[in-house]
Amino acid sequence: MQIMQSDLISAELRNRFKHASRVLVLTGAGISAESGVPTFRGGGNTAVWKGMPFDVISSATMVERDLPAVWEWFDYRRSLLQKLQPNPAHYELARWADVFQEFTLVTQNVDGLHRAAGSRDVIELHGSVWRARCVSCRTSYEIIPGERRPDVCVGCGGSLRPDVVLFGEMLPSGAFEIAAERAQACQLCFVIGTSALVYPAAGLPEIAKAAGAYVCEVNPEFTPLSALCDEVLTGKAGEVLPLISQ
Ligand code: BV8
Ligand code: ZN
Repeated sequence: MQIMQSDLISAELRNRFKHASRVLVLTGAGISAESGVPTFRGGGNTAVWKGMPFDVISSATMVERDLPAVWEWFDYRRSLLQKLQPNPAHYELARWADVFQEFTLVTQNVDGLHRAAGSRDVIELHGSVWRARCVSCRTSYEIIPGERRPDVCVGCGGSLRPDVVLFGEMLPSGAFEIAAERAQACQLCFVIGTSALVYPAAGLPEIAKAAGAYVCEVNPEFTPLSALCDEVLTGKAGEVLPLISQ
């Protein structure tokens, strides 16, 4: 494993990290890569399931057209995930919640690894693969790892679908609004492991920047967001994040 030089972190960022009270973090699939979770656009190609690009199988249209196929895709992802653990990047962010007066962790990930690492009140913008929701009355159900998932709503008899936000669907009411408020008010914003292509999530660092926050990206590759950032830490989240608070 390549030892990351702590001089990767600027004195400016160290100073702001030491004195900030309001901090917002936005994460994407990259933060779970070191846990073994495949990213969507890792290595330049887009994830494909049975010949369908993921933003086709993960779309509102597909739920209407073929809900069993959508369940097959999410059942497969849960089967992968239940063998995987959070990595040092997830644990570091769980620790940050006790460092700052107002710490907001917003994730695009549906893998549940932030919660598994001990992060409380994570804003899961795109939902979670560990929940199902009734298509009629919207009642939500937990899916327990290793157990058969519920497939009918006991309340109204309606069929259940994955409780995730699919392409073409609005985000859960309130979730984005709270995240946008916190982005507007934060002094320091970290963008970790995201290609920043999916909206409205990718708009959060733009809101923070426009409101005067210091924006720092952590990613082994440059993204459309890099130019907007005050600092870009080129590396893997699991190796870089523990250096910031040192
Ligand atoms: C909506 C859940 C209202 C399901 C997901 C404005 C402009 C253009 C398009 C739109 C727009 N507004 C709306 C749209 C349409 C669409 C959209 O954004 N399309 C994109 C593709 C252009 N948005 C929507 O549909 C949203 N809904 O807007 O509703 C509306 C409705 C109708 C019409 C208009 C508006 C809903 C979007 C949510 C979809 N659901 N997930 C599932 O998981 O299957 S999105 C899903 O994909 C993820 O949640 C995430 O958001 C995205 C994947 O991105 P990343 O997480 O960033 O992952 P990626 O693989 O791309 O990148 C990984 C990065 O990590 C890389 O940069 C890599 O270098 C880095 N990395 C790798 N290893 C490491 C690392 N970094 C650090 N450490 C490492 N070790
Ligand atoms: Zn129901």
